[in-house]
Amino acid sequence: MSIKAVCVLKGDSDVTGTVIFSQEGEGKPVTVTGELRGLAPGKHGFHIHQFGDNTSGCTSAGPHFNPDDKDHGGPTDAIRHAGDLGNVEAGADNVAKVDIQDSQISLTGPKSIIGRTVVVHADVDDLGKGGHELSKTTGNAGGRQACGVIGIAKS
Ligand SMILES: [Cu+2]
Ligand SMILES: [Zn+2]
Repeated sequence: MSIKAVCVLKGDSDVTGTVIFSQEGEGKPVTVTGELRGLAPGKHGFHIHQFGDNTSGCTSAGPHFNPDDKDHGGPTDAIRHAGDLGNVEAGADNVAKVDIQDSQISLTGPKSIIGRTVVVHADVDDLGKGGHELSKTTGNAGGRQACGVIGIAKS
């Protein structure tokens, strides 16, 4: 059975967006598609964060979703947070198209991201390899420009 989820992103910046998640069933990869607007041209860290809490803005979403207690990494690395979806890249029109397939997140079961938060950052995620003190926790991706809680969508 196919499952669908949706996230509408907003924040203190001009960045907005909508992201759709779909999965054919538990154990299958999750497809992430959508569009983010208002980003500075270039790469921006794009993650699932632990909590679906927006009480004090995107900060309340907490750290990266990390059910296996690993270090931060890139989407193709064996060592990564489940929530590490890497970077999205905005063009000169300030728009980033999202088109990701990922097997570490799920829309069902213990690795479900439903009720957690998508965050897009001000800076590039160094994928754990930047040598910065924050590389192994956040990829040193900078401020949280926009975020939204992932909810169940009409399928
Ligand atoms: Cu993040
Ligand atoms: Zn991470």
